[in-house]
Amino acid sequence: MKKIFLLTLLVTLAVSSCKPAGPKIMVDTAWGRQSPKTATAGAFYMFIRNAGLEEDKLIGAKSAACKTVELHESYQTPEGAMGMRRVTGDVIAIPPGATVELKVGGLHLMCIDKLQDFNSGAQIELTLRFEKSGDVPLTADIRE
Ligand SMILES: [Cu+2]
Repeated sequence: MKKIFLLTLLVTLAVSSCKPAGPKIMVDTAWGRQSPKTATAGAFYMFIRNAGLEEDKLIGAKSAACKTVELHESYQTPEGAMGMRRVTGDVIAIPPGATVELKVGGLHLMCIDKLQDFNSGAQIELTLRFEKSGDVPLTADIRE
């Protein structure tokens, strides 16, 4: 009887000391380039790190400073010109242990129809939406 109790206790301790499964999302160094409201679109860049044990997916973003925010990627046409487009499925996968960089010439968040000037030194509030982690708020610094 005493042995069974001890075993139960050990199992309970083992389960509760396990690392929680699932993704763990952290966003770092979010920024955008300074531009006036009349330049209707602007991009945001950042590092998205997943320190968890499971993949998560960025599935959207929003900001009070933009009418809509789209997930974009840059690409090169066969003629050598640069273009950009929405990412396939409007999803950016963030694998466990990985850091995905949203950068100039690569993946980025596109602010469509700016609702304010992006002045150097300003901070723009953004909310990223992840499939598993839910909403992650962050602040992007506007630079020259
Ligand atoms: Cu874009």
